[in-house]
Amino acid sequence: MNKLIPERPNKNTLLREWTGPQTKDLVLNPGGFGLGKIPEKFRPSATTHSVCGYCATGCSLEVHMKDSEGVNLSATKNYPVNIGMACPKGWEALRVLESDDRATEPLLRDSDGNLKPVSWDEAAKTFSQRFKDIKEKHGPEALAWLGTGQATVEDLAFLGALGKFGFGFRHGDGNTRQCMATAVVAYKQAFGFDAPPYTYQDFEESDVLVFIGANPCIAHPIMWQRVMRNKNNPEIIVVDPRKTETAMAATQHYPLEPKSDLVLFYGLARLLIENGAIDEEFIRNSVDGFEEFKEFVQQYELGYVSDVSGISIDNLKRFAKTIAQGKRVSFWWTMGVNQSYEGVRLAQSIINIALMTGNMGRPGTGANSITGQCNAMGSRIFSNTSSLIGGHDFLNDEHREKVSRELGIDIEKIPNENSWAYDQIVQGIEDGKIKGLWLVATNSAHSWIGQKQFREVVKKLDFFVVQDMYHSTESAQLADLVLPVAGWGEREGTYINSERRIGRTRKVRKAPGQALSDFNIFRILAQYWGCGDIFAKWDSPENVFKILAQLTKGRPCDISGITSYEMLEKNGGIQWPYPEKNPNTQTQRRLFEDGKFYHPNGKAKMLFERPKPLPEPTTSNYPFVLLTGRGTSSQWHTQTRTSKSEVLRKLYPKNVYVEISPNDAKKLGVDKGELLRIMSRRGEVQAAAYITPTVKPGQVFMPMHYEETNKLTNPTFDAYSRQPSYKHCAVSIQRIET
Ligand SMILES: Nc1nc2c(c(=O)[nH]1)N[C@H]1C(S)=C(S)[C@@H](COP(=O)(O)OP(=O)(O)OC[C@H]3O[C@@H](n4cnc5c(=O)[nH]c(N)nc54)[C@H](O)[C@@H]3O)O[C@H]1N2
Ligand SMILES: Nc1nc2c(c(=O)[nH]1)N[C@H]1C(S)=C(S)[C@@H](COP(=O)(O)OP(=O)(O)OC[C@H]3O[C@@H](n4cnc5c(=O)[nH]c(N)nc54)[C@H](O)[C@@H]3O)O[C@H]1N2
Ligand code: SF4
Ligand SMILES: [Mo]
Repeated sequence: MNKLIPERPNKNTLLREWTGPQTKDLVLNPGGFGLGKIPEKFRPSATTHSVCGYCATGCSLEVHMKDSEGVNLSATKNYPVNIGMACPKGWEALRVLESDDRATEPLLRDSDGNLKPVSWDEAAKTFSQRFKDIKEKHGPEALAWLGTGQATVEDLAFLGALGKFGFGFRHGDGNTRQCMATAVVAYKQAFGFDAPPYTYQDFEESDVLVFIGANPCIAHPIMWQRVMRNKNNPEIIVVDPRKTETAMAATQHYPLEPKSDLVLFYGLARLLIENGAIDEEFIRNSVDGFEEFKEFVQQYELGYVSDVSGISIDNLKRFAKTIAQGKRVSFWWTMGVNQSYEGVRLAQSIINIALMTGNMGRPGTGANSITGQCNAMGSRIFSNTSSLIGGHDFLNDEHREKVSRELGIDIEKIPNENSWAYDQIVQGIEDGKIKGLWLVATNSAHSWIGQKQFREVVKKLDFFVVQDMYHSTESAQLADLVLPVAGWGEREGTYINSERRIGRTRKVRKAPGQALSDFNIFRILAQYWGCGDIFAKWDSPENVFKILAQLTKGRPCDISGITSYEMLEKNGGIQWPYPEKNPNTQTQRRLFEDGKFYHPNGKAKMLFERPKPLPEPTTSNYPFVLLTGRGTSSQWHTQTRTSKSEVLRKLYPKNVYVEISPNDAKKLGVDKGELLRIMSRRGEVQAAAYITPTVKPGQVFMPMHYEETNKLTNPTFDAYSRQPSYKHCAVSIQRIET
């Protein structure tokens, strides 16, 4: 093991925040019991494994069982993803299940407007009656669901199949729209299929790693640990307006002007072409559109690129030279790229550079989008929202026929058009076109970019159902019906992680009260609706997995060779593809090793477009750029889960804060910790000043984990992916007079 990874947390290393005790300390938990001092209550009698249910790294956790109940956790040593490591959220995953605000029985809003407990029978009857009434009166266009990337593959597939084929909801989308839509569209257009090409081994094999709009030290700490194991003494380049934890650990940091990335990457492409740093053979055999791209980037001369991006000409040259000299260059991007009003073209500008320099399909290379949630990849393939279940296309009649045949579903029930995206669904409610909404495992009333609009429009709905682990979420509080759900650790299924690895997650706890797994809720609702017979074979998560595996046959994501959960467990998870015939059985696999892509001619396409003006530039009234994102590795999204752990709560500030540069703080006369008023054209909030040189003058940063942040953000979207542009809007800052 690399010496950078301490055996035990060490306060002198940057890694201390997320490196838990190693497996030899097995049952020592971060709550603080020493070996030999484990209270009887926590002393385990057996151990099992389960993939973590937070981020897309997909670490395996060892769950220590006592009397058939998981009592403690440690990180699995021999799993190819995390190799004995886990971050604080993983270590505390069991604790967040024990909380007073767990939803333990269905709740229905009564005539006085209060949520009152009802039986599952009444809940299921009400669910189908109310939604059926809407369908009869206003048609299927009036019904929509919003799903997630945090449920299992089997649950997402069930929700999507039930929603569209069973209940006949016209519209369905998920929180993956907020997160991965840009990467999905960028890959589909460039490669011919939504296919992140890498394997985590690439973190260790590159000699140059470029992170764009990604802060893995905080958001994907165990991926970062894999970078720390790289033995090539790599150059690590970070492109981020802020000096993030990742930027501090890098060898080169380019703090570009927010949203100037597209100009920067076109400029870099021009420099690389000028310097002859291209792989002509790879381009000839595997790429379409290079000549047009070469011509297009001619206009991005150095002086202009430097002016727009704020990066000096010398640094631009250094950046290009590092890529040119690298033998194995990998490009990694996350939300700083995806969450942009021109995210798709930006992701493709990164893909273009990887393609033209031949950094594709070889160890340590690739244009690699890092996924967010534990099963965002499962959602992309199986949720039946933006693509037809199993990696198919709603607009392709052959695909519809295949799905109809394989699943035994009447082809008339399979839509031949795409449904509305998240923002269009919200707008549809506002316009009175959507009357019924079903929210599953997402907390839009906090996380959505148009938070204010969302909170207002749900009041217009005839019926609003929220299916969640907790009754206290901002969204559940607004619902007409709350369905109580078993969370991670209380149900069975699989997730697909960022490197396309399918891993098993297990039930190690009983859900509290009458909470049921999403899977069982879907089975009940199907029966009450009267479409249970379509799903007769969908009687257990593993059986659904087998059906889905067969359904992928012949698609790039073919996993028909995976025949059981046991097989997944024996192999330390399995990456897609894994076809029935002649599968490649290696533990670490990357795509495009043969230089062949998924377009009919086998080539990748270069796509590009002139950058667009900022949707909301700063003005004298709103002179600051507000950046948003992840705050600490101990906070997860809207905090419904992580705020329930005492240990995690100690690791982050309780109240919302705004990061502001020392220069601006001085100019405004702001003291450390002082409460500030932050205003955008959408709203006004208060937040404590956190004065730090990690943000540049003129910029401020607020973490997304506090509900205040999305009162300010600006609902603008990428034209191709409809992903929200969370990372940029104009705000003003004022001291609050005392
Ligand atoms: N602890 C923790 N981990 C998480 C999550 C969590 O909530 N908590 N959520 C998970 C999910 S769903 C996701 S999607 C990922 C997100 O993971 P990341 O995308 O790595 O995290 P963010 O902080 O949202 O954004 C990354 C960076 O983008 C930068 N950025 C902002 N604007 C620009 C720009 O114009 N250009 C560039 N180049 N960069 C910019 C921000 O300064 C920020 O540092 O994290 C996952 N992991
Ligand atoms: N300003 C700003 N806003 C952002 C972002 C940003 O960077 N900046 N990032 C965006 C991104 S990338 C994302 S992914 C979203 C995340 O936004 P959300 O999806 O709204 O955030 P979560 O808090 O993860 O919400 C998940 C909900 O599901 C519940 N839940 C957990 N497990 C289960 C389960 O097994 N079944 C069911 N039924 N429920 C369950 C949880 O209690 C929680 O209420 O936020 C987006 N919002
Ligand atoms: S890095 Fe992600 S998958 Fe691994 S333990 Fe932390 S939250 Fe879980
Ligand atoms: Mo995300």
